[in-house]
Amino acid sequence: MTEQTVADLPMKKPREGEENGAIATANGGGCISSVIPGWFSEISPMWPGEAHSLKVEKILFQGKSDYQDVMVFQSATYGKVLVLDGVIQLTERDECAYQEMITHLPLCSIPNPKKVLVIGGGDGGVLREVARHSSVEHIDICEIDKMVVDVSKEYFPDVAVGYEDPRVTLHVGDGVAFLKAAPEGSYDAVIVDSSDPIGPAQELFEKPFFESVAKALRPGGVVCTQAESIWLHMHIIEDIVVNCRQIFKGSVNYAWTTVPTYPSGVIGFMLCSTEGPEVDFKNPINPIDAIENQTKSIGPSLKFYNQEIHSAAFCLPSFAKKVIEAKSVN
Ligand code: JA2
Repeated sequence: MTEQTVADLPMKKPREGEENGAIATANGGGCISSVIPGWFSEISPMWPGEAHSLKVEKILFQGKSDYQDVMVFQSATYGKVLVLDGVIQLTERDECAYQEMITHLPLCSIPNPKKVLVIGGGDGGVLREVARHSSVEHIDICEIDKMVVDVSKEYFPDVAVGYEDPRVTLHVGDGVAFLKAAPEGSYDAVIVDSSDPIGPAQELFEKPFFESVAKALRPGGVVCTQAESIWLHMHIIEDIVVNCRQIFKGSVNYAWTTVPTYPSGVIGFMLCSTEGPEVDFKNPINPIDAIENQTKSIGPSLKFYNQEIHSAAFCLPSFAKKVIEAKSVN
């Protein structure tokens, strides 16, 4: 618990210079987060001039880890919310869309995934989704911030349930270093569930990181990375596409989905495969069987993902298509 946090702010009277009772605090990520009494507003230079707000019922946790500010609050309409450095990472109501898509887009695109690596994703939701695949034998997760893991286990048990699967090994540490040390060609799939590039996840958007991912994958192995919003971050997406085109000699694709509590209400994924057996991401060949999914997996069944939405996720608006496909031809 730290001084700088906002736990008591909704109850405070506005101080001099605080317009309309809005209170702003600078945080560790260099961003500004403000709480209008009773509301959380997500303000960041990554989405200048706009801020999505959620009504706060109660702040449940605030802490400062070695890497970032960590906060959990009960919202009026989206359940509990996890916030890192003032940025919403997940809400109980819409986390299924993000976790299911970032996991099943890659894993349903290859036959019999056995060894999977998750970078980031300390909340455990991606683990919960990977665990639905009965072909999977081993799941490594490398999360830099132990506080994210602990807070998720305490406040988001339906997400952190992923840690209960016996196939999971948690490594608390730097994902970049973990991948560099990983044996070559050892994973069928790598899922990069990172926060935004301002903060501890910055390196996960850079070229050397993608090079280590490619090395750690088997021929025809796949990677799926959190790749921001087509409405806000076309320049970031463009850079990722350029790097991935050079590094991944199989296929390089962008997919996206709706997540109402992420900035602009959508988020995208970069999906690439290494040279080897061909991967056609748009036409999934490894469907999650509905009955197997109900009986064998932990927790309730899929809420968002299905085969139709898998293929649809790769359809892009013309403005994005122009940029992403132009980059595809080198
Ligand atoms: N949320 C996370 C995470 C890794 C660890 C804990 C929570 C996300 N990755 C996705 C964040 C998307 C951010 C959109 N502004």
